Amino acid sequence: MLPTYKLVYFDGRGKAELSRLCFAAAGVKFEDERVTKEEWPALKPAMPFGQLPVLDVNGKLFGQSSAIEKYLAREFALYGKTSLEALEIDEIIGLGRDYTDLITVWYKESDETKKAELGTKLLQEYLPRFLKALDSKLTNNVRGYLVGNQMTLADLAIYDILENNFRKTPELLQTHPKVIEHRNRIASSQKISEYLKNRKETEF
Ligand SMILES: N[C@@H](CCC(=O)N[C@@H](CS)C(=O)NCC(=O)O)C(=O)O
Repeated sequence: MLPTYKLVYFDGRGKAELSRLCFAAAGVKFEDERVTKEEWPALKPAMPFGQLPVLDVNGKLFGQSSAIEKYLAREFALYGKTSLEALEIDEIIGLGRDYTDLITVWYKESDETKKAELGTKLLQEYLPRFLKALDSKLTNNVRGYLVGNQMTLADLAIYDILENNFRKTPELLQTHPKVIEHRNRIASSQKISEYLKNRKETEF
C-alpha cells in the first residue's frame, strides 16, 4: 500500500514544485498543504529544520527539498533505470541548481546597480550557457528526454527551473528549439498536462 503523503509549503511553486511535479507524473495522490505567512510563525518550530518544504510520510516529517525530490523520484521510478542514468540525472539537476543559485543571488541583491548588472549577466551569459548545455544533452539523446528513454526527475526539474524564463523572457529561449520542444513534450504528457490544467496560478 502506498504511504499517505502530505507536502507542506508556502503558496507558490518555489522549492516544492518539483516534488509536486513528481507526484503528478506518477499519478500519486498527496495533500498539497499551503501555509500562509500568518500561519507560519506558529508552525515553524514544529518543522524538522524550521523551514519548508516538508514532506509528511505516514506522519513522519522530512525536510530539505532535494532530499524529498530524490526520494519521490526513487519511489516513483523517475530516477533512471541504472546508476549511470541516476548520475546523469544528478548532473543535470546540479547544472540547473548552478543557474537557480545565481537567480537567488540576483533576487537578494539590494544594490540596484549591482542587481541590474547581475540581471544582464544572468540573461546574456548564464542562461545561454545553461540552454546550450541542455541543447547538447537533448541532441545526444534522440529519445526526446534528457536522460534515457522515459521521463525522469531531470526532465521535471528543467521544466520547473525554466518556468519563469518561459513566462517572462520567452524570446531568449527561441534560439534553442530543442529545449522548447522538450518543454512541450513534458507539458503535453497526459498526467502532467492534467496537473498543469488544474495547478493553482502563483507568480513564483
Ligand atoms: N535547503 C532548504 C532550504 C529551504 C528554505 O529556504 N525554505 C524557505 C522557503 S523557500 C523557508 O522555509 N523560509 C521560511 C523560514 O526560513 O522561516 C531546502 O531546499 O529545503
